[in-house]
Amino acid sequence: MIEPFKQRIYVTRPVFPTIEEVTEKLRDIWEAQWLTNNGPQHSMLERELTEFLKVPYLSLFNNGTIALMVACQSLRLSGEVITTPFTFAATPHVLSWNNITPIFCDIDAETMNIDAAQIESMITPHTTAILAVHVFGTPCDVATIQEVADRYGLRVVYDAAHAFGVEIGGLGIGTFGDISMFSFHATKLYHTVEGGALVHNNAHLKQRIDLLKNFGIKNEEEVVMPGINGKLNEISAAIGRIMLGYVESERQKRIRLHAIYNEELGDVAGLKLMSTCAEDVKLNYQYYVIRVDEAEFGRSRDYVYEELRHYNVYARKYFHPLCSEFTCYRQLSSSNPANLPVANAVGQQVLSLPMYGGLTEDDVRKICAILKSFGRQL
Ligand code: T4K
Repeated sequence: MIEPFKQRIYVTRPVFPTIEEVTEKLRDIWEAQWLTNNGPQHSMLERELTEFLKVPYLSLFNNGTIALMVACQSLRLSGEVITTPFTFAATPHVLSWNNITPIFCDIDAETMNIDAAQIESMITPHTTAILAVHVFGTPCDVATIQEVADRYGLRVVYDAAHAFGVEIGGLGIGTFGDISMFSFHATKLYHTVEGGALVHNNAHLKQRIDLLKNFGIKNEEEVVMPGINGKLNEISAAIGRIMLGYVESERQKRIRLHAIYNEELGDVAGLKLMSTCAEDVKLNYQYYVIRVDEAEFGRSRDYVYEELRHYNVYARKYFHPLCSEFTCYRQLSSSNPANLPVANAVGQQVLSLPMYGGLTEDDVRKICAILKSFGRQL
């Protein structure tokens, strides 16, 4: 009999800087008497992140969702946008907030990202863009997506909320497509408490995005477009500057924990682990996701999810339900389960296990032992 954990083990915990580091930065803010609206911390963080993410241009935001809404506005997207149902609610919602209809395309069974080979069949005369998500930090098939987009004159926007620091062949993941969005929410590998960014490849777009996130205000006399308030404040920006120093150590801890999960769960019949990527892909190891095949494992994903809670392990069903199952989207013809067989199957099986640097190796081994005890083989 395995003892439950004494305290709850959540799917993730934010990385906290030391109080001393934060206090020191707060002193700078107090001295400058500047709290928001493009202050010095904001400017410095924009520069530092541009370099860190290896991208040409970057604009900070107060969260990833507003950033993605502005991305759609900045490219003047309209009509229909092809996206994935296997993502966080924010992805299709930003389309709805822009009066755009999300068109759900099925996903690839290995990567769980949009199935690039099926995008073409979803294109209509109303399609203006592809909004793909690098789910759990695994890069999409960026080459095929770009090739289809170029052929049909479509824009490509990436929701890179999970993909901070991911690279393909030494190129920052944000260099692909027209615009990528990163989320700096507290639960991410890198955070600014709440925050986000858009990255893009040209100066003109940066100018337009920066206007859009500041009410469209060009100067005290001119408001040139209907913008919104997407600004990141100085305290978040300062914390973001500190957190850059934590990314690699946190990533290294997670690499170790990933390896232990793989070692413990690799041979368990009925558990499918995350797919491996091409050798030139640098991953961030933000999430650890399994799929539970009920027929083979002997228990359903929902059983595993519930039972783990009795041991104080709070795994999460990211991303179930699918966005195509939400009441606000299920009437769409692209939401028909017949159109999304892989996504519907994955949505029933997927489970995000606890993954954060504060877990010990023993914690992970114990989570795996509990999980394995539910299966057929023991
Ligand atoms: N696109 C994608 C693909 C996304 O995944 C997201 C966000 C977005 C767009 C939008 O970006 P933002 O606008 O958020 O920047 C969490 C995050 O809140 C959300 O940012 C994230 N995706 C999503 C995948 O996960 P919830 O509703 O699951 O969060 P919550 O509050 O249940 O937190 C998860 C666990 O983390 C808790 O069980 C305990 C732990 N936790 C959480 C917080 C906030 C802590 O220990 N301390 C904390 O302060 O959405």
